[in-house]
Amino acid sequence: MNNILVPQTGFTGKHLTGEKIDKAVRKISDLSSIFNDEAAFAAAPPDKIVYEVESYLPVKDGTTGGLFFGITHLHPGMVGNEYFMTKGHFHKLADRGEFYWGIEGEGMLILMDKNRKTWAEKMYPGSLHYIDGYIAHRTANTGSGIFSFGACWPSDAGHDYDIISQHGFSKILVEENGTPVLIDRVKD
Ligand code: PAN
Ligand code: ZN
Repeated sequence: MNNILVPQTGFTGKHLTGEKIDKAVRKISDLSSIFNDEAAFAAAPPDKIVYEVESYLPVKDGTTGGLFFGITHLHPGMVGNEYFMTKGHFHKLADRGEFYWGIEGEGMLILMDKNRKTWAEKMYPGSLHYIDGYIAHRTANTGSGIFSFGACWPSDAGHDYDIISQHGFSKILVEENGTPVLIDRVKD
């Protein structure tokens, strides 16, 4: 025994391999109250996959001082004029930050502070994004192929989905003349 170990988990650049990988799939039917256009949402195929998340969770959820590592794959598509996007969340321990980085395809990182000020950053292969604590975050696929990005966050951060599912972000990302634009969300 020479104390040189072989890792049991790998990162191929796009996918995670090996042990302790958690896989989650989010379909249209899992995303009620996320999209603004309720009629378009009701008409969308409920079983269509919107995104998949592979996560390496080396420690128990809630552990102070540990880290989690995930890759999200957002499929291309729209609900009405809104791009396919993740649910979005604040962290349950609200001061916990996170890194995101673009791996493949084109997307947008949509951010909102506690005062409901919303802005967005373009994501593309090689882009790196530091998400400060107290900032809600979600991503949207603005391209025609799969959009994949990496994430690294503290293992005690947790996810608070309730505020976003009840009140949304104050702005939504829609396609206008083939271009993504961030506009005020007016709920009818
Ligand atoms: C990411 C997200 C992932 C899926 O790993 O959890 O992109 O988005 P939702 O969790 O909003 O469905 C992250 O931000 N972790 O903290
Ligand atoms: Zn997060």
